[in-house]
Amino acid sequence: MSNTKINTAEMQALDAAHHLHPFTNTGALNKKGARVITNADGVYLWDSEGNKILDGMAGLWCVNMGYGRKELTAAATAQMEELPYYNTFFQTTHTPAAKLAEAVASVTPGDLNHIFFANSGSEAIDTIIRMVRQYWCIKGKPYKNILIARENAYHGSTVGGTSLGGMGGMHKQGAPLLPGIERIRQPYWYGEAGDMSEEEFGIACAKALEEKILAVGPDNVAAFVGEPIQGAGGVIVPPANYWAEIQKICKKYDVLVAADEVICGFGRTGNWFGSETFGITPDIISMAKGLSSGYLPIAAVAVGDRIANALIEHDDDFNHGFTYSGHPVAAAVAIENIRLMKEENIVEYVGKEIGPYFQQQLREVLGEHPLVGHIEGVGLVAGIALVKDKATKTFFPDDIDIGFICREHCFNNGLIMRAVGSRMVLSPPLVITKAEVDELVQKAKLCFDLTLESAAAL
Ligand code: PXG
Repeated sequence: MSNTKINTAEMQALDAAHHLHPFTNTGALNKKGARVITNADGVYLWDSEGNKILDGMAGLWCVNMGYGRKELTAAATAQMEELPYYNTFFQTTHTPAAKLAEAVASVTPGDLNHIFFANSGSEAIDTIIRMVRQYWCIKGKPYKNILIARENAYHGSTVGGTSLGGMGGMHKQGAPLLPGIERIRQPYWYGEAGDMSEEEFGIACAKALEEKILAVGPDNVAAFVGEPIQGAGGVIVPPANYWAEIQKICKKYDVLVAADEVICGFGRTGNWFGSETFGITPDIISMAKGLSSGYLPIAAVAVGDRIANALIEHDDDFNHGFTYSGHPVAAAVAIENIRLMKEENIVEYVGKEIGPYFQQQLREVLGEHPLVGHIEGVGLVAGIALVKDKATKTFFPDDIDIGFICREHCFNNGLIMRAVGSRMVLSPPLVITKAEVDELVQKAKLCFDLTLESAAAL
């Protein structure tokens, strides 16, 4: 399938004239011209030049059930015709919001049975910030309002998400940041552990949380917030013992645990939520992306009994929400998406079949490549560290943007792989088949070879 009806130059000119792109040097892009994506099916995209591209990123970590799912389109159309919009403020609800809350609660772990809706991961994170602070106010401890997060974490791009996240490039812009946020080191074993074993490093990184809690004072710390696996930070998989240790420390000092599951949620790691993969039960979790497979913007915060009961029993409004909280059309798509995921046993497929196959193929085909320093990943998400010298673990100097070079080769050879600095990351649709995984890995190998050639020529 291809679509060459669109005039690429005309679309690029329109785009350059009026469109400011997110996380982009728009001036540089305008000179080059944006790639125009026209249509998609399954795990493939087509651009306006007719190129077929394997989408190794599921859009932006979100199109979990793949492109072209007629069931999702039908759910949206039917809901548009019946009730395109109504709000959930002012003591009102509607069927999609009520049913989606139930459907989400049916897949969340532990006692995370109450659901607050938002429209993006960033809004879900802002909701967590406001909700945990309100929780401690209700409990008579308004001073217990500091949030602890991590370096190189990504929690979105609103002021709240930017402040909570640990991205230096974002902090430099639009300052000042939100007060009341502290940060600890990330559990990046391959890059930052020195001689420590994974286990020792897992303990050391969790200990950093304990030290921070004690430095701030346990009575001032509202919550620890972390992605089960850091996604936009380059797919950093923590040591296996890390999260259990974090939860133990939070329990000891009565600090809430918030898991940002915007990427890990909805099957990515082979369980419904990444928290399950790491054996923890958070007090509150954010989700977005895979909730609707990206077909419409919708996000949610799942709230455990402890916080939910406090909010419910507190005889006052929680003064927070969005015009489109629980938007009926987005909710209808998310309900259908969850139904499809269950019907097709997609979480089990990722956990037991395609995830292990993907991880094994990556290691088998790419593991020995001279550029590949380390491969980490779980289920259908992976991060590959590109290095100058494998044996001595020497990274490329800053003036060689190896990730960018590799990403360009991928684009030009029909594969979308994202670069985070010198790490290449993959997060394909969960419906990917073994044959498509083979194709992905072979394309990646070719592109790594081309990247090696480009690097040698520099
Ligand atoms: N939390 C996490 C863990 C995320 O990955 C957000 C919050 C914010 O979600 P919204 O829907 O507000 O974008 C995210 C989003 C990238 C990239 O380049 C990753 C995200 C968004 C945009 C780009 O890897 N993750």
